Formats: sequence, structure tokens, C-alpha cells
Amino acid sequence: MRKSVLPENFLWGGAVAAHQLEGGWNKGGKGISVADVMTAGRHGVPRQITDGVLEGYYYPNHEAIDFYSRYKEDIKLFAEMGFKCFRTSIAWTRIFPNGDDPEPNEEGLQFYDDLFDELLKYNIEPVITLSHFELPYNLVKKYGGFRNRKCIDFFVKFSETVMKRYKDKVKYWMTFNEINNQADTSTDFASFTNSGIIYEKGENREQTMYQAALYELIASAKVVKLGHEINPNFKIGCMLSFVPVYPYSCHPDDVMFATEAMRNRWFFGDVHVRGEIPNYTKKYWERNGFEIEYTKEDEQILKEGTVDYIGFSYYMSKVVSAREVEGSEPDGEFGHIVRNPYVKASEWGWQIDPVGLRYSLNALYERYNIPLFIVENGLGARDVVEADGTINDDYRIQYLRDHIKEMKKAVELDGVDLIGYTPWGCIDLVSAGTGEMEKRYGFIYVDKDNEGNGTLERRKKKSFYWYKRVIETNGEEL
Ligand code: P53
Repeated sequence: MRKSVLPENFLWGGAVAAHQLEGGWNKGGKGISVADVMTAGRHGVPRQITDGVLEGYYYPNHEAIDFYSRYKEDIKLFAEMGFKCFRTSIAWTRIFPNGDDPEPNEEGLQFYDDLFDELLKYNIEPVITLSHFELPYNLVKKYGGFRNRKCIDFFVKFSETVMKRYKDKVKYWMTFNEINNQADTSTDFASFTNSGIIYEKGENREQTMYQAALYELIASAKVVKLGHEINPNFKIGCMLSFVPVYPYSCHPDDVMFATEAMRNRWFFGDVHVRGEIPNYTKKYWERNGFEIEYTKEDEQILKEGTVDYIGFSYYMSKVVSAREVEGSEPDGEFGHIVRNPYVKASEWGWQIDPVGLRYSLNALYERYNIPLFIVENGLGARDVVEADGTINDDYRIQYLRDHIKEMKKAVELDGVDLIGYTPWGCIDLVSAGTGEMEKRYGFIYVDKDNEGNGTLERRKKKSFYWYKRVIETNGEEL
């Protein structure tokens, strides 16, 4: 075989999060997480957050796809596709059911020992997110989530427990999934899933968000430092949701507006990678009269706990305009956005922009110069099971192929240092944003619908065979 564009040890795989596939929400001593109190919504209809687990509501994450009891069967299918790695999270509430428990729950720890052993049996490297939208709900009720500095210690204790326990099984870690989502303070969703925060009436949401985010960045830095002490071979990254924001036009005001808009992402990356709060953020806080609490020791730890690599998700790009223009639409983060006439969008309105992935890889690498890891990418779409049982998801193949092509250009032409690629939802799972099952990303179909009906049977889609070949040829055959 001719030499491939991608390095020989490139980590092909797939990505999921515990709460979106495990189910078993109250099994094995697990406590209630923020995901367990969210109902199902759909495109345009937000998920409801209930005050605890209440009668008469459907909570899609409670059973999810029951990976909790079926993981062996599923990992076997990942191995069949040739996965080199598998990204999942450790459900915090399996280990510390209430978040503030004095001792960890052994049954939960054992579950992940077994899960990692099963992966390692097939030489699949686990890639582990520590906090992926699944904070213990008790931390919300008792402490107000990451509004409260105490959550730093709870997170550090949880991380220390699992990093010590799995120090010889897991090498790749990430601290907070899509930590920057909460920059959108217009809905309750991001603050709740990121930080366990429910905004109060009349409070300054942005100030609260920055405080919580900073506590998380401090917690993350502490964990990076500690992790390197536990095992110097650990690679510990951050995890950003990277949605590049393009200017609507070459009008200088649009270009500047887009630059400012990007700071909603750069702030998080800058602290994680450079270990300092950037000047533009400090100025912003000052200008708006935000009082953000942090100490000299915090600043020190931010410097000492910078990440080894950047994990990021890439699904889409956005366009902003400094002025209201024809066709602009409301957007929580930027006031309004403009539909990009040059790209198509998914049924859920996510703009499909493969070149945007190459653009993002370059933007991140030029700014930070450390290895990158694409830990999410993919197309949420409805699938149809044909009469003969096949699922011909050519649209998904097309999406992934186009993105992988651009990813390869970033490596081959631009010299970006890229560790791996793990498409999102390699097996169908519960959507984080909407709680739907029918917004599917998988190579493996799971028989379950939005109302929770179905046999949970697994079925290989056309993309399963396609992706297997992609991995076999190290990305040469697309
Ligand atoms: P769903 C918003 C924008 C980009 C990525 O999303 C996002 C979100 C939050 O919905 O989330 C990430 O399931 C996240 C995953 C999530 C995946 O993208 O809404 O890390 O947990 O499932 C896809 O289609």
C-alpha cells in the first residue's frame, strides 16, 4: 500500500457520552445527574428541566440505548469497524452519586474497569471525557452548580479518583466537554448542561456564566497538573465546541464583529492553552462592571495546568453581520446570524461546511501550536430502514467523506499536527440538544424512536462498511 497522508498511528474511532447511551440511570448505585432531569424536545422545542425526577414525564436518558448492559456487543461492532480508539465519558454520578460523597461507589468504578478491559481486549484505546453534561444533580440543588467554588474541589476529587484507578488503562483524557457552549446565555440549556446552573430571574447571566466558566477552567488546570503527577504519560486535553464565525461581508465592521464574536470561543481555549485570562476578556469584564472572583493562587494554577492537546467538536460554521440584513435570523449567542448562501444545512438547521473544518484546524493550530484531536463531527439525520432491513445512509457517508478530505488537506498541505478523528454518535444515541433518538449520527442503527418505543436491536448501516474501509486504508479510500 502506498504511504498514507495521515500518520500510521492515527486514532480513528468514534465518540459518545455516558448519559447519551448508557441508560441504567439508577443501576449500580448511580445517582441522578443533570441529564436525568431533562425531558425530550425536538427541533425548535427546547428540552424541559424538571425539579428532580418526576412522575408523568419521559426522560430519554434514563434508558438511552442501554449500553450499560449491552456494551460488550457494541464494542464488538466497533472492533469490527477497526476502531483504534473510543471516546466516552465517565458518568460522574456512577462514581460519586451525589457529587459530594466522602467515598466513591465501588460498583461504578468496577463498571468502567470492565468497560475499559473490554476495549483494551480489542486494542481500542479509551479516550475519556471527565465531565460531559452529566453533573450530579445534588450539586445543583445543594450548591447551585458551578456558581459555587466548592464544585472545583468536588470535580478534582472525582477526577483524581478515576485517574488513579485507571492510570494504566487510560492515557487520553479531556476535562470539560464543550466548555464554551455556555457562552450562549439566552437559553437554560447550556448553563445547565455545562455547569448545573439555573439562572434566576433578573440576574446578570453573563457575569454568572463567566464566574462558573472560570471556576471550571481552574478545576481543569488543577486536574491537568494532578493527572501528570499520577502518570506522566497522560495526555490531558480541553474540549471546545468549535463553530467558526465568518463575517457576512468584507465590510470592515462585519470583519471586526466576527472577530469579537469568536472571543466567545477563544476565551476558553486561551485560558486552557496559554494559562492566562486574555486582555480582551478582562477589558470586557471591566467595561460591563462584572465582578469575577479569583485569587493569585488561581492565576498560578492556570499557568501550571495548561493542556497537552485540544480536543474539539466540529459540525458547522456560522455567519454574523454587524447590522441587521435581509434574511438574518435570531441567535442566542450573537443576536442574529445570517444564513450562508454557499452551504446547505441539515434538517436541524446546522450548516454543513466541510471547508470550515480545514479552516478551524488551521485557526486552532496557528493560534496554539499544540496537537489537535477532532473528537466530534458528523451529521444528525433521520434514517429509513428499508423493507430488506438495510439502511442506506449515503448522505452521512457524503458528509463524513467531505470532512475527512478537508481534514487530510489540513495535515498534508498545512502541516497541522492531528492526533485522531472520532465521529460523533458512532452508534445511534439520544441527542443532547433535543433529547430525540431520531436525530441519528451512527454507523450502527438502534431500533428506538423518540417516544422510547423499539427493541433496541442493533443494525449495521451502509456507513458501517464504508467507515471500516476508511480505517483499513488509513483514510486513503473514501
Ligand atoms: P446533538 C450544540 C452545538 C454543537 C454541539 O449534538 C453540541 C451542541 C449541544 O447540543 O453538542 C455536542 O445531540 C455534544 C454532544 C452532542 C453532539 O454535539 O444536539 O458534545 O453531546 O450530542 C451533537 O445533535
